[in-house]
Amino acid sequence: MYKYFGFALFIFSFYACVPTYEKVHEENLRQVDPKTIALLRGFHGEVVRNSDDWEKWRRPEILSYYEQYVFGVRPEFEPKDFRKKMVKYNVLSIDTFYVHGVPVLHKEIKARFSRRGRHLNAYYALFLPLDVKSPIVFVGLNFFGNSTIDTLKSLTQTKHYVMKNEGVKTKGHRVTEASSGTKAYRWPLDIIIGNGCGLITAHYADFDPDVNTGFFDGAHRLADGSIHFRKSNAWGSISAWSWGLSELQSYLQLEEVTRGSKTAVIGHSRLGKAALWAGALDNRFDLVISNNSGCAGAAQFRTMVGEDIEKITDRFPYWFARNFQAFQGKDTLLLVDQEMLLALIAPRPLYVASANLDSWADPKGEYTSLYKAQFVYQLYYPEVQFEFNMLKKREQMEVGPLAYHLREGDHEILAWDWERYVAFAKKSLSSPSN
Ligand code: GTR
Repeated sequence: MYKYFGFALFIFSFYACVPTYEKVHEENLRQVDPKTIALLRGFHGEVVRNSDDWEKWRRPEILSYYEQYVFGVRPEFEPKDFRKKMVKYNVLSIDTFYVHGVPVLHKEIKARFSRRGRHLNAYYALFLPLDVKSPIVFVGLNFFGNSTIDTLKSLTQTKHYVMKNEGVKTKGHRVTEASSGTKAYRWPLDIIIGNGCGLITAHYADFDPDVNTGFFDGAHRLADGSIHFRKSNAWGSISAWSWGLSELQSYLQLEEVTRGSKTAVIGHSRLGKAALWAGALDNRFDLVISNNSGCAGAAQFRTMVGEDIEKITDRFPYWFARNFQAFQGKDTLLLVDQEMLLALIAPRPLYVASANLDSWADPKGEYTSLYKAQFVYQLYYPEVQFEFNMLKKREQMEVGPLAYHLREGDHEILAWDWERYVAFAKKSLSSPSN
């Protein structure tokens, strides 16, 4: 009976409430002419003159717009002093091994979150170079679970739903023993550890399974319960994954070796969108890296090249706040575009990367957003100036805290990308005390 009620509520919240643009956009925002939107002009025409204006009113106005109309509001779980009770960490395994002669400490930690009788388990795989104090740590979620990122036997094999994938040797929607290490090429420890950096990663499904079965699992269940009324600005999966990234960051602050570490939040594709949103919401991330993040990531909405709002919300409505669906076919009515998402990260370093054959993610749109975001970075670093000049394949550009590259090839994250991320992280995050 209970079950059927939940099911009915789910159907109701998904289908009966698919919102229209007129209904969801606040009236005062509907009066804004979307053609006039600009990064440095408020929704009501006020001009941003300096970083104070940006921080006091323009940044909050953009952030709140993204919460209301795009990704949904990510809840504050508990006041800080409740935190200890909410999450308990348990070290499952510790190994030490060598990568190209560098000693590495590897731990896998089970984080158990408890709230009002509900629980969520997440498995964190941590790799640290043993000879570096407070190393820079890359923080990222993985697509197929920890057992796929390396062949170490101790890594946990996820029980969650995953995408079917021949290369990963999945059986139906589950990974198998044979999946071990099949995605290691996406997490090149030789490059990361070899450069004195660390890595912490977890399976994204630990925080929210990537399936459209309602918001009865993952972080949504933990925060909201299984039966709840979903507001049209309630958080979708990208917000839940961004919460997971923040949780990985919180864990690093408890570990003695990484307490003083600088961190780089990184994500590929849908997880690149989550990394950008995590970087916007959580300024504990010192560097943000978006790899082939595409629509609702670094790519422009307005140009509607490659994936657009209709295409993405048709297949993945649950990634976003329900309000976002009201912009299907109305990409140009949205009062934000993705240079604004990128600018929320300023003045921290930001790296956007594309691949030349990845037309679905619109490389030029990704570059354009970075190009336009520079105008906010200039409020902090007047010397940051670059002309619009789309890069050629295999080219990279760095201008102060901003970086971009166009890898040759398809939608992927490869060693070629990582070599550049690691070098940029070392350059942009190394302080004299490091
Ligand atoms: C695609 C989706 C993209 C991107 C990609 C991925 O199917 O349309 O927005 O996120 O998946 O995550 O690999």
